[in-house]
Amino acid sequence: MKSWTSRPVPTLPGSMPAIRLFDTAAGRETALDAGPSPSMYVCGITPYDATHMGHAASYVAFDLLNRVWRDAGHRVAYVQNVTDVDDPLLERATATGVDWRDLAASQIELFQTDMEALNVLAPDRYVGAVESIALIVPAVEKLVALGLAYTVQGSNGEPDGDVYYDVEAAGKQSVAPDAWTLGAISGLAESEMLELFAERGGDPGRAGKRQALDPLLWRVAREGEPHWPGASLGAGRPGWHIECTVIAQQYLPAPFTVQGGGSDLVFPHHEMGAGHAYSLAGVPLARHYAHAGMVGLDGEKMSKSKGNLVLVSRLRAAGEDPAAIRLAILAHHYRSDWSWTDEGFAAAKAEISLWRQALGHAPEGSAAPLVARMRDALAADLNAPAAVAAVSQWAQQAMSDGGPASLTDQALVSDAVDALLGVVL
Ligand code: 5CA
Ligand code: ZN
Repeated sequence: MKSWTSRPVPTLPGSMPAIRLFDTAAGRETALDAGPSPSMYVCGITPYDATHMGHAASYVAFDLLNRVWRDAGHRVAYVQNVTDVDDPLLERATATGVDWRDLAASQIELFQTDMEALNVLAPDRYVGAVESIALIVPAVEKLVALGLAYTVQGSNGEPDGDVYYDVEAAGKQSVAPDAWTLGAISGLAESEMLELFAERGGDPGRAGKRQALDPLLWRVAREGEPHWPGASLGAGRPGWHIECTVIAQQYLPAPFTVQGGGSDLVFPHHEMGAGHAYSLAGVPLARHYAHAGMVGLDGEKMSKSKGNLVLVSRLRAAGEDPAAIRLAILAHHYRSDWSWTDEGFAAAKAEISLWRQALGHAPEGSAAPLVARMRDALAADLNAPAAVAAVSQWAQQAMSDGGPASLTDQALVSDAVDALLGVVL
């Protein structure tokens, strides 16, 4: 599938310190052992509604990682999926009387326009679930052949043949230190897993499963649902976790450096994806797992199903500056949970206008120390609020000096704010 277009990233003099990132699986901040070519897979949208501030914040978070790696001189391999067939998309299409393909296509288009406006760098590959089905089928067949997946008999009107991953068998397949067992990524207790599994698309009560937490790999065709040839599996469509696993394994090294997404993906999505990958390849899917906090509105998680959405496209249509939207996001550390507020957005707009004015008074010799402070902040677990505070202090100083701008410093500050924070002044 076509990706969006990235704005060019200015290159900066000087160098980025070693980058540290909070790793969910390790439960602590770790040095990123990325080698010369870091690689990243960020879970993409399910395109049944427009991009809200929560989605935007998660893509901006991993855009910061992309930018600090690039600033450190790396060529980053970046893949993102789009879950262009799944239950929520089909349900919304049915409820609104729109063809599911048209719904997906229109929301993907809108998402990409939002990402461009927010100056989020495009992935090298933007890959749909539907276009990956021919790769997913043999992966599921392999899991069956390995004895790590099984079919369930139909009951209560369900057909025979849905394929599930056997988490218990998979957890016993190897005793290697990096082998996956349930909980390796999330570190959750089974009771917590059960609760989240039901909340986030799992079917703990499905009759015939060996274990409540076994996730779906292949759903055989149902009347009125789209389906594709599944070879020995029979016609059907893929489960959610195997989709991301197969796409990541196809287009990135094994293991790749970082898998990213919002914190609602830790379990079951990234947990099960890590299991599938280990079962298929005998090596971990990713070296590190990183998660962005949840963005809410009025104290509730913003979600398409709750309908409490602040949409990037709606703000843009109202004439708001996308750079100010991005700055309002960057005011929060990517790992914290926070709520979008009008006051926060107003503060970001005031801030960006101060920065723009201050460029006209950039003091001579002020830019290089600012760039160093921004880099230090971002290298320490992508601390954007600290980087933003450094720019604000610089801007206040420039305004209070009030002298004519040093053109070199003006250009460097503008380039650094663009290259490192993705904010175009
Ligand atoms: N297609 C799957 C991932 S493979 C999916 O979760 N799609 S999504 O459209 O529901 O979410 C896309 C990304 O936005 C995910 O990383 C998700 O964790 C993140 N996200 C969703 N809601 C919020 C929110 N309220 N705050 C922060 N991030 C969110
Ligand atoms: Zn995913």
